[in-house]
Amino acid sequence: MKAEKIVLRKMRMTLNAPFQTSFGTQTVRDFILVEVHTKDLIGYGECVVSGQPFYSEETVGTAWHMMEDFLIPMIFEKGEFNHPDDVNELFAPIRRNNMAKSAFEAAYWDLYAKQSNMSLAKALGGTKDKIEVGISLGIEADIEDLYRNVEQYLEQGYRRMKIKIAPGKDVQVIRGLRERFGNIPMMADANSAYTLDDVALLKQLDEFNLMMIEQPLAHDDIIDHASLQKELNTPICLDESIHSYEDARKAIELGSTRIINIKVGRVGGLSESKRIHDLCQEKGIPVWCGGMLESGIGRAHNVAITTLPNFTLPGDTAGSSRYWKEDIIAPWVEVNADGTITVPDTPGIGYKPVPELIEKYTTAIKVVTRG
Ligand code: OSB
Ligand code: MG
Repeated sequence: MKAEKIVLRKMRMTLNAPFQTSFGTQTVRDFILVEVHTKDLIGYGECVVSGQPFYSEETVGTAWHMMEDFLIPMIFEKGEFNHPDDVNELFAPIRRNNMAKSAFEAAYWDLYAKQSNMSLAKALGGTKDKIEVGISLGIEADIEDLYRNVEQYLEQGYRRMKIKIAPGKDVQVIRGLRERFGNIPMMADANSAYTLDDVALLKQLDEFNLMMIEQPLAHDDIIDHASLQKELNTPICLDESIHSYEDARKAIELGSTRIINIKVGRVGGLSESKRIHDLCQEKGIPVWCGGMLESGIGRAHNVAITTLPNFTLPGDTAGSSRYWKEDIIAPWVEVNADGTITVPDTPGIGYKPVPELIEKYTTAIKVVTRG
């Protein structure tokens, strides 16, 4: 795989509805799309940064800088790649900036699968032809809006509801949902909104039989989470705190997490996701695929990685229509009535990027050619 041309696009797509978490409200999705062109193929990758450094320190601006000034020159200097793992190895001396790196690795995985005439899922070693999905529901000012959302998505077949919580919108919200909807598969995601001072409050959540509570404490913590897990029956699932295989290993060893949310961009790519998956499988820790409100392209990579066997819990990879009036792939990612997504078996990511729509949502473009 030898890149002749790399295209970077700043993208802006408007969400169907605002998405509120404990760290803010998103109405538009700013991200970067990467195309790696070889002589006869194009590989696609999505860089899941956002406009602001609230979920992660990376933004569209920082990732663009990393790509332009470091990652692309390194790719052209190296020239030929035999396997996407070579991309990881090449970028290893650069610290963090995982979302920026991951976008190129994703594009090379797409190329690798296409040139091998295999689906990305198969190329990654996936074993499922359908994946189970849940949905992540943002905080609503009016609780009736949350009830309506839960009702609607249960009806569409989603296999579990993830409810965003924050101080003042936690125990009573979850209680209300249990009273209204009974013992549906449900979990909560705090996005780091609490501290160990809130142990008593978080313990109150134990009575609601949640599948897990995601990232209750600080984004960079794995110590306090271990203390908290000792106090809770509800399993803790880390999201923000896990950036690598090493983070996962240490968090598991400390007892900070009983489940891991794998986000491809956050951990620096599909290869690292696989390594974390394998470690968790060996340690008896179930994993699921998190989401970053991706366009169809990042979503396609998420569908593919979820076919690995230890992705045993429903992920956040909802269908295209949950996010977009117009997705940039064809066909869209569709959720079947039983809350599954049928994994495409055509070569590469298995969904066709639609050039006119990609163009429509592009706000800036940079084309770099070899030599
Ligand atoms: O914490 O999982 C999170 C979206 C943006 C940033 C962080 C998170 C999320 C979600 C949405 O929960 C998942 C999705 O539907 O893509
Ligand atoms: Mg989360």
